[in-house]
Amino acid sequence: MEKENDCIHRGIYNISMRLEYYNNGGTKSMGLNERGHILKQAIKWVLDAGDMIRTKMDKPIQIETKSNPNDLVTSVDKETESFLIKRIQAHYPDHALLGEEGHGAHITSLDGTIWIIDPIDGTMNFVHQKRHFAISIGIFHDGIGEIGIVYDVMADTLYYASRGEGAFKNNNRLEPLNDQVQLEKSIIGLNHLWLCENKLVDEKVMQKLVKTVRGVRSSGSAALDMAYVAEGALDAYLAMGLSPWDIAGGTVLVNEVGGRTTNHLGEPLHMLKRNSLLTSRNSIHSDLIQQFLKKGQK
Ligand code: 2AM
Ligand code: CA
Repeated sequence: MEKENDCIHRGIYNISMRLEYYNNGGTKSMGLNERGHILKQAIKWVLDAGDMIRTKMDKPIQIETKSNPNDLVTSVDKETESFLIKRIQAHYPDHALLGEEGHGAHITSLDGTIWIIDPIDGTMNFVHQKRHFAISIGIFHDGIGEIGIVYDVMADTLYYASRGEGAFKNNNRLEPLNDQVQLEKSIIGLNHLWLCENKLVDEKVMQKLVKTVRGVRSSGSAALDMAYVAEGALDAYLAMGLSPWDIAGGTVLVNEVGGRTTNHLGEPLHMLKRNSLLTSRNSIHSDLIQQFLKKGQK
């Protein structure tokens, strides 16, 4: 049954009206009218997929491991990816698809329109905590992030953004990120691996970073942490070895509020490869790189 969330639908209506208004001038790589239509459609499918996940929460779930014993995948991850892929393929047969659970593994180019999908970002949270996981979708056209959607399924909180049109949390437009916050007053998201011996950065330098900032959080969902950076609840998020589906939706969200998203050395991300990630408000992005990540670089 179609989900009726008045707040969310009002927000989508508003953004699609703005997109229609600007359509006449549309010379961008993906037409604004087309983008508005895709956004509305994608949000509906994500909300429907969220309904489906919630109905499965208390039923038996098959759990397997992938690259290592802590890299989990469940029957619900796979079913949710299939749910989304079927609908996208039926409506947009010329769009490419790249999904965590196996779709699009052959893709080598970002030409044209590509949907980059994580059906459940934060699978360990899904399995162990039954909350704090997200459906994440980034839609790119010729390598440019056009649409980002991150949906916190159990909290029923929808973040979405359309390039040049702003980012929204349910029906509320997210404010541009304040550029005055300094590291000493920042809360940053990172996981414990940065503080253990690792391949990227000297852990002693990272320990100094942890002592420098006001607080550190580790949530277990890269997509949600990126959404929190976009809404200003985290000042930065730092991660190692993320795949395109972990970051595609969040990248568009953070861009839309004026934040910066790169790898941990400030280099551009590649949406078909694994990347380290630093996403933050502008005021601390280069300090994090110069004072810590490059200083401790291995
Ligand atoms: P996932 O739940 O979709 O696998 C956990 O800190 C974050 O890192 C999650 O967003 C998780 O996404 C992501 N991640 C990427 N690669 C991972 C891996 N090999 N094992 C566990 N989490 C991984
Ligand atoms: Ca996943």
